[in-house]
Amino acid sequence: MKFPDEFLEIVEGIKSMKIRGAGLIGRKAVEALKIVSDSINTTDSKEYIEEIKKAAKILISTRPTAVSLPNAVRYVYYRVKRAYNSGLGVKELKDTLRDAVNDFITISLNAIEKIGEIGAKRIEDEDTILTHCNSQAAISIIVHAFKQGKNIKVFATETRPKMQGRLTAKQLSKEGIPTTLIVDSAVRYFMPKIDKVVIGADAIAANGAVINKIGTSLIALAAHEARVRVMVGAETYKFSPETVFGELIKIEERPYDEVVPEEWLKANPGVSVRNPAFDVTPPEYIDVIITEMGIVSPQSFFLLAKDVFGWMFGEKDEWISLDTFHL
Ligand code: RUB
Repeated sequence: MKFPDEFLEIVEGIKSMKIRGAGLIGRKAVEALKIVSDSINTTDSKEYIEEIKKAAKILISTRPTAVSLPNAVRYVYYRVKRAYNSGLGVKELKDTLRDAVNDFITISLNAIEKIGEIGAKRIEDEDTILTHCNSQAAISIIVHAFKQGKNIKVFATETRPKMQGRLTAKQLSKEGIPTTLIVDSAVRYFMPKIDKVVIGADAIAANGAVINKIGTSLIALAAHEARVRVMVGAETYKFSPETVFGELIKIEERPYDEVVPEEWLKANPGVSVRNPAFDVTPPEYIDVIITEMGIVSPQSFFLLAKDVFGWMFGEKDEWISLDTFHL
């Protein structure tokens, strides 16, 4: 089957980062599954499920690091697969998929709101906050604190090479929050002025390590040195179940031309460019993770996620059940 253009546009949008940010790519991916589902023209359940599986694989392969993407897709796929296993027809499978997609989007948006409410309690009046990249969870915490009447200021790193920090600065200043944009390498220079670092996450490993935008680990190191607390806003679906089995989270390397123009590289043929998009911050450099279910230490995130995911307690043919994503 040829996939609909609208589906391919989302796939391309995620690859090219027109659609970006871990939570958003999860939500867009499940929307894309709904588009495919609606376009499948068959009465054969097996054929239907195979097409959904193909679309799921394509979506999962778009970007490798943010685990919210495969987790969102698996959440939907497993619900449909379970319905298929119980012998339902294509119409019912389509209804099941639509419900699962809507449920995931609701869970995700509610989680970001709840993280904001919970995290804001840890922000004090007159705090100066440093944030990195553009995270909806981190922004939710900052905006909630500001709306509670706390007089806060924010330093936002520009986040080279893709400059997501400009999006953050724009969003925060629109809310009326005094925001200063700084180059990434100025973080240690400004750290003595910072009370709290507030960031998001693309994935959280079983040992509590946080995978986020490249540069996060340097910021956490500078914060540790200056005794500044580091808070991570992360929905429980940022947990990477594979890390329980010792697998490493793949760090995406993006094209060199995001760093230097092609002509520059041609003029300097001896130079090579590396462009990793994310890095790993060990749990020792993180104080708390704010989830939609409450605040946990990075080391305890696994216990929370284990319950939410119900991993290993899933049905026999599923090594993990993502069906237990309850808030
Ligand atoms: C975005 C990034 C964000 C996390 C969390 O990277 O690293 O901090 O995805 O975001 P990119 P959110 O721009 O490469 O996608 O809290 O919105 O899920």
